[in-house]
Parts: sequence; C-alpha cells; structure tokens
Amino acid sequence: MSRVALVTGASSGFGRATVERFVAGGWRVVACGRRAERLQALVDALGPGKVHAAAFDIRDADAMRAALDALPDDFRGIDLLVNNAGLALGTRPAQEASLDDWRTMIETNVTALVTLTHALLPTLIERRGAIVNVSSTAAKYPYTGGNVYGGTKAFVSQFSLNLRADLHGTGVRVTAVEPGMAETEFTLVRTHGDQAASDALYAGADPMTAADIADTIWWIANLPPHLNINRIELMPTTQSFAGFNVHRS
Ligand code: NDP
Ligand code: 8X3
Repeated sequence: MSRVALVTGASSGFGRATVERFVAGGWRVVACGRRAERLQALVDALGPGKVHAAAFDIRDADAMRAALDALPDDFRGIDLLVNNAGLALGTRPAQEASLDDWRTMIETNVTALVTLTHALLPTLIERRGAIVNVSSTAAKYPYTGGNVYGGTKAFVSQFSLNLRADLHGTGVRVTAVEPGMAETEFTLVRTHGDQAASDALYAGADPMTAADIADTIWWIANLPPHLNINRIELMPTTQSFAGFNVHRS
C-alpha cells in the first residue's frame, strides 16, 4: 500500500510541485486549495487514483471538516501532513499596513494551520506519521514590511518545535522548512496582482524554484524513521544578509 500525503496550497507554487514530487515517488496525495479547477488539472494530469482534489478555503473550519470527512477510503490514512498554504499580503511598514491584510495572514498562516493540524493529529499518531510545516526565513530575519507575515512564520517555526515536545514518544516527526526567496505566485499575491513588481523582484536573482522546495520536503519525509529534521533553512546562493539599519538625525 502506498503512503498518503495531504498537501495544502496544492494549486500553485511549492504545494503543486510537492504533489507532483510525491506522486512521482509512488505516494497518493490529497491536494488542497481554493482553486478547484487547478486541483482538478492535477488529478487529470497525475491520475484520479493518485491525487484527490479537496477544494475549500482553509480559513473555513466547517469546510475543512467536511473535506476531511469526504475523503475516499484510499486517501483517509494520512501519513504526512504538509502545512504549506499561506501568504504574505502587503510590503508597507506596519504604520501604513492594512489591518484586513494582517487578519487574513493570521487566519491563513496560523489559525488554519493549527486547526488542520489538530484535526489530523490522531491519525498521524496512529500511523506514526510526519508533519512538515512551511515557514520562512522571515520567521527569524526581520525586514521592513515583513511585520505580521514574519510574525506568522515565527509562530509556524516555534509551533513546530513545540509539537515535537508534545509528540515525544509517539514516533511522529515534525519539521519546519524555512525557505528564502523562491519564484512562485507568492509575490503576485503579496502585491495584490502586480505582475511587473513580481517580475522585477525575481529578475536576474536566480531564485529557488518550487521544485527545490518539493525535493527538500521529499527528502525530509523519506528519511529513516529514527531521524527528525527539526528545522531547515534554505536560500538561493544569490541571497544573503544585510546589516542593521541605523537612522541618523
Ligand atoms: P503561492 O502563492 O504560489 O501558493 C500559495 C498556495 O496557498 C496556493 O496554492 C493557494 O491556493 C494556497 N492558499 C492561500 N490562501 C488559502 C486559503 N485561504 N485557503 C486555501 N488555500 C490557500 O506561494 P508559494 O508556493 O510560494 O507559498 C507556499 C508557502 O510557502 C506559503 O506558506 C509561503 O508563505 C511560504 N514561503 C514562500 C516563499 C517564497 O519565496 N515563495 C519563501 C518562504 C516561504 P488557492 O489560492 O487556490 O486557495
Ligand atoms: C517569503 C520570503 O523574504 O519574502 O517567506 O519574506 S520573504
């Protein structure tokens, strides 16, 4: 029997690449996201026996519960939860940011992630499964305009470590994956659809790709059961660190 992964944010970017990587490796995958047509395209491309599309807004707890209850038998025994769905909204400093954007990031990146994790923990414990939480370099390194996005990702990284503490002795593995710059629809979403801004950010930067992150998640999930990667931080070679900002009068 092949193993089953549930991947959130499977309609784009890291999530879609992760679905493709795991199906190529012989797993079955529950692919979650709001854009049903994109999830169906994955089912059509990879096969209905391999991918189950679960279209719902991850912020809607009732819709999440209904999607889990409706899983076909072949996709019910989840061995791996990839909490990947998430977003940044806005690039302005806190004092100019939208409170609606802040709330959306918290509801998606934090509240929905813990709700789904809570729902699947009994299954993951029963199956001695694994959780991969997609965090960010923004969890640790602050930058102007990162405000609530960075705060949500700091939560994801610390929640991952605390899950490890609570799951002690269960055999369930937990990892926080903390990527830096990778080209996906992330910046298009962050800028509310500004394709030119997205193109400009990645131009000439040789960013990481969604496949780079999917390969990392694949590696983590297929390590021997006695080995847990607590957190892993990745950047493109072209990205590094800037100094502290000093304001002079
Ligand atoms: P994309 O915008 O390409 O993908 C984001 C995914 O999240 C989409 O599939 C989207 O699906 C899903 N999603 C967003 N909101 C919801 C919602 N309310 N309900 C259900 N699904 C939702 O970005 P990435 O692939 O880059 O991002 C994936 C993760 O990686 C995010 O958590 C992001 O913060 C993180 N990350 C990204 C980095 C980057 O540079 N790209 C770097 C570090 C971390 P749909 O719209 O169909 O609902
Ligand atoms: C995405 C990376 O640097 O845009 O999480 O915050 S960054």
